[in-house]
Amino acid sequence: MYDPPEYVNWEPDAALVDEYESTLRFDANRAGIVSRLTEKELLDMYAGMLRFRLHDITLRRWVKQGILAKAWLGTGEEAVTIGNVHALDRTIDKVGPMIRNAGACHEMGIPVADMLREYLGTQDSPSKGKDLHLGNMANGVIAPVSQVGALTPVFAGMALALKQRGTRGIVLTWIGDGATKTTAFHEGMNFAAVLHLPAIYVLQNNQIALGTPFKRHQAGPFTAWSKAYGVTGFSCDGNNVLDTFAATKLAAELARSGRGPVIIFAETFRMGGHATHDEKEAREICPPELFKYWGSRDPVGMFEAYLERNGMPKSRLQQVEQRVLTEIAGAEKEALASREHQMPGRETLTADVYSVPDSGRAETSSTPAPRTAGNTRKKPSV
Ligand SMILES: Cc1ncc(C[n+]2csc(CCOP(=O)(O)OP(=O)(O)O)c2C)c(N)n1
Ligand SMILES: [Mg+2]
Repeated sequence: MYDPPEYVNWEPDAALVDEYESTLRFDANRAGIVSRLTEKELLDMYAGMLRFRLHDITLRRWVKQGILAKAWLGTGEEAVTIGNVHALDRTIDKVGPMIRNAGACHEMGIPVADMLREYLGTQDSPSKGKDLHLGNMANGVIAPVSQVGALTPVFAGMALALKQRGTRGIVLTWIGDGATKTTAFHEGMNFAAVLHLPAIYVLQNNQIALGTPFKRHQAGPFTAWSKAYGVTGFSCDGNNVLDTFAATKLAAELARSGRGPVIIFAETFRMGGHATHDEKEAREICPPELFKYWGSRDPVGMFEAYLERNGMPKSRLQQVEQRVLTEIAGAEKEALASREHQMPGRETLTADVYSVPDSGRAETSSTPAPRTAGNTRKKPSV
């Protein structure tokens, strides 16, 4: 059940737990932030990590069962998202998750049942079955579009609005290593930098973009971008949720006090394919040593090992695990019930979209609706 294979029978390596701890001692400010975390905050973060992993496991199982054609997973990259989100003020800040950041949705308050419904395209999903890209303004989650990098200028605009309104809120979005090669990223980043906008951009280097390894799409160091734009840059271990959390706390403080934007560089690894369809290909592209290196640093297992070593009773961790398992099982059941009874009818096709035929009705027959003078829909030019 626990794909990838490196996670099957995973056991912590004591030397790697030492490494995990020493990362947290490296910077005095970050060490201070971590030392002030309460047991409740640590367990909430642990629950978030499990929720994200179990959400992915559910999707992977659905693919195997033929319920879904494919799924985009964040397996192995959970610590980036969970550490970032838990460091925000979730009552006022806004986030823009990409495909590896689904965990941001549930940690901002979107029920996992709704996340699963979005995959199934049911009428009672947040987009009412219209889109796989998930967001909900009520939870401070802006849905992405497919074009990677596109949220960079959108989040610069949102940060500008927050600044002009004089609110304390900040915004955070994620940009993959591949997406840092887009025009949108550079335009948005520069705009945010020159206006000192209250934004955090998390550059998530999972070492690959589709089938192109990092070294084949960037010649220089990944951390060059903050220097290029004249903004503060923090690097963090993207598989260490506490390091990610502490770096984000510092970034949020800077951004909130008008000294943003901040770039956070998070190093991690995509423990599977781009989506579930090309996992075999990913194993051919990336050497086995790379999977072994990152596989031995499973962000969920490492956090658990760290907590236990630092005095968290195993029984508390097990309680949390049981609670989250029950929650996800319930969410799965609810979503599958919606699949039975809540699939959108054809009459909903043109509801909640920008452009509809003049009649205001959906074209429900295979015969196109007659064109009228006011019908502005044109043949596409390309
Ligand atoms: C502007 C744009 N170009 C190309 C694509 C096709 N595409 C989808 S995902 C992807 C790779 C993105 O890699 P990265 O930014 O590293 O994110 P990751 O998938 O590794 O999380 C590409 C090229 C796209 N969606 N948008
Ligand atoms: Mg990538």
